[in-house]
Order: sequence, then C-alpha cells, then structure tokens
Amino acid sequence: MKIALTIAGSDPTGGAGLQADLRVFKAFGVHGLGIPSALTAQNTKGIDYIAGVDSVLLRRQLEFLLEDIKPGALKTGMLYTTYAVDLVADAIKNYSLGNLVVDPVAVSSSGALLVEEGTLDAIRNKLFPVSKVITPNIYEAAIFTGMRVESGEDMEKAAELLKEMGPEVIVITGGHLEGLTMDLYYDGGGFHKLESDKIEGEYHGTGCAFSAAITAMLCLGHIPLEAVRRAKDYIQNAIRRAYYPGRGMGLLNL
Ligand code: PXL
Repeated sequence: MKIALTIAGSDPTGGAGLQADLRVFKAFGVHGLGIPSALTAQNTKGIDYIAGVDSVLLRRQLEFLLEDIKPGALKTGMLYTTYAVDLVADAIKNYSLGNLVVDPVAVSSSGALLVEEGTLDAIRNKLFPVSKVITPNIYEAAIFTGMRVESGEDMEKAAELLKEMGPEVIVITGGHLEGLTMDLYYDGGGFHKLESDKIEGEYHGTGCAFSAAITAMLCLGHIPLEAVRRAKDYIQNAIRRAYYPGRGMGLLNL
C-alpha cells in the first residue's frame, strides 16, 4: 500500500482541508496519514473562526508519526502559522521526505485571509525551495509575485517568477479567471496550458482536492505532468457531480 501524508486545516464540512484530502487519497487507493495544522469553524457559507494547532502538539504529531512511517509523498494545505511552516520544513529535512506538494493557501474563494502574518514569507522561503509541485490559484500567485494575475499571459509571467523561488513545478490554477478556465503548468521548460470547460457555480475545496490528487498520483509513481493532468480530470468530474448538503457552496463528489 502506498502512503501519503497531508498536513492541513480541519474543515468540519468535509469539503476542504484535511477531511477532503483523506477522501481524495482513498479515491486513488493511497493510504492517507493526516495531521491537522489548524482547526476551523466553518459551514458551506464560509469560515467563522481559525486557530493554529499548538506548536508542541504539532511537532509531536509530526515526529511521532514520522519516526514510525515514511510517506511516499506529502502535501501541505492551510498551515496558518509561521511555526507550522518551520516545523514542516524541519520534518522534511530530518526525515528526508520527497514528493512535497505545497498548496500555498492564502485566501478563501470568499476573500477571507487564511494565514497569520508572516506565514506566506515562511512558505516562500522554507517550503518552495524543497517542493516538487506548488499549486497557487491566481490570487495566491499575485500575492507571492506582487504582480496582477488576471490573464493567461499574466499567469505565464507569474509562473516564471514563482519558479525562481525554487519549486520544481508550478501549477497556477485558473478557475477564478474571467471568461476562460485554464491551469498553467510550468517546470522551466515550455508552458502547458491545461484547458477545460467552465462549470458554473461556487464550489468549496477544489484547490485542496486538486493538490491532494496530485500528491496521490506522485505517490503512485507518476511524473508531475501526468499527475497534474489526471488530477485535473478527476476534479472536473467531481465538480460536475457536486452536491449541496447546506445552504452555501457545493461540495465536490470526491
Ligand atoms: O482552499 C483553502 C482551504 C484550505 N484549508 C481549509 C479550508 C480552506 C478553504 O475554505 O477550509 C481547512
């Protein structure tokens, strides 16, 4: 059995964060290890409250688990605090972990800030240099590069800037673009434009599920471009079959 780890925020709706990541791993036949880095109060209409998991508890979760099991791939989602970023970066080094996928969670689709001050700088400085794939959406790409990211051309420029920060592969997700739906894949060679039909509606957890699917595919031994392509197909299907358990956004059928 292949084993992947997610270090992410807890989302009580099950649609995003740790809960969604574990369901995605299961869908790909990968055993999921899960460590919460933050706890949230939320429903399908939005986020009400976030707290970082205590630093001792987070460190002990990482060390005690990794002394026993070595995952073949891992992803980070909502780390929320700078100490969470530091602890994860230390664990990656101390336990020689590879196939790191970083979903640099910064803002929710409804615009809420999902990190404490300083966390994004820590992610850029400590996680980007050791990551195989990063999956910013256009808002996150704009925050990390300091440029506007509103078109396919902007995405290419931003991907080049992000590549200089150290990741092997950049995937900027374009689900929030006006008019087109295109994810841009860049590994320092050519650009791959992964286009898809725009599916109308508001869905919760698409970024989390996408990066979890990439993690699972890397864990199964696929090369990054193949992992990203298959992850995208999987998410498109899950969006098409979304359901509405609450009064707000749709949840993916993972
Ligand atoms: O997609 C960003 C995200 C990540 N992690 C958790 C979340 C969300 C968005 O709501 O709830 C736990």
